[in-house]
This record gives sequence, C-alpha cells and structure tokens, in this order.
Amino acid sequence: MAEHEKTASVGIVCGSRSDFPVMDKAVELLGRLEVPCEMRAISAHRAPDLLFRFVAGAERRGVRVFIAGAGGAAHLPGVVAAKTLLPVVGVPIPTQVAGGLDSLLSIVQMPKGIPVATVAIGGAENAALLAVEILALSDPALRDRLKAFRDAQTRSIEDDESNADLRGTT
Ligand code: RP5
Repeated sequence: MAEHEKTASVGIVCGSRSDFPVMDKAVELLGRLEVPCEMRAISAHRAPDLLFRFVAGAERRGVRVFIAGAGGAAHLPGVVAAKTLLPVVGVPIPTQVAGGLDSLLSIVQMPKGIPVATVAIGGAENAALLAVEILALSDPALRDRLKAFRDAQTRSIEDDESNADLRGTT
C-alpha cells in the first residue's frame, strides 16, 4: 500500500483493470481538488471475499465515500453498498455489447434498502464531484476548493469567444 493511501478519503473500486481508463478521470479530478483517494480492481463475482476485506479495511483507514465502477451485469457497487454504511457512488462503465446501458440499469435499479447514487454512463468526473460534495459537508476548506472549481468552470464558458457579445449583459 502506497503512503498516500493510508489517509485516503475516497475509496475507488473497479470490477476490472479494464475499467481504469474511465475511472482514472475520477482520480484526476479528486487530485485537482486535493482529495486523497485509492483505487483497486476487485471483481465482486470473481473475488468477493477480497472485496469484503477491501471495504472493511478502507473504512478503517479513513475512507468516507466509496466510488464503484463496473460494466455489464454490474453488481459491484451494490455489493460494496451492502457491506458498508458509507455512501456509495456507482459509475456504469461503457460496454461493447450495449454501450453501457446494461451497466447503467444494473447499477441504478438497486432494490430498496441499499442505495447506490448512480451517475451517467462513464460519468467518473461527476462521481468524484459527488464524493467531494459529501466530504465538503464537514470540510470547509474543501468546500472552498469546490466553489473555486465551480467558479472557474463558469468563467471558462463566459470567457469563450463565441459568447463575447453576452459579456457584461444580464
Ligand atoms: C466487469 O466486467 C468489469 O467491471 C468490466 O467493466 C467488465 C469486463 O471485465 P474484464 O473482461 O476486463 O475482466 O466485471
């Protein structure tokens, strides 16, 4: 385990290493907002006991939110949610066969009792932002960084040349 992982606030788990290119976008965004995270590839169906150990260990190490990305019959986020009281954000991974609609429905259609906050297909950035919003509830400095991120995002659209004629108008 790398040194920075000991203080991770967000635990990211993927069903496979093949999900990393999508989920790396969450890691990158969390890094921009200075939120420590750790990412693992642990299949819920191929290695369920390892997944349970990861969830329990991550909680002990200080993880406060999980992000789980999986594709196809994507039960990983629901299984993580079943093993923790922490919030779980699910990311449906795009697939070859159904474009990720299979992943989306598998994750979003959780039966009542165990929720998973599901973002768009491939929506790893929004998963990271949702995790940040949750953490910011009890971290004023992080809230300030999130506000600055939002403001910069708005400014980049206002500064776009195609909107030049709208500047300064209400
Ligand atoms: C899921 O099956 C993973 O989340 C991945 O999106 C998909 C394909 O997995 P691999 O074939 O790369 O193992 O479990």
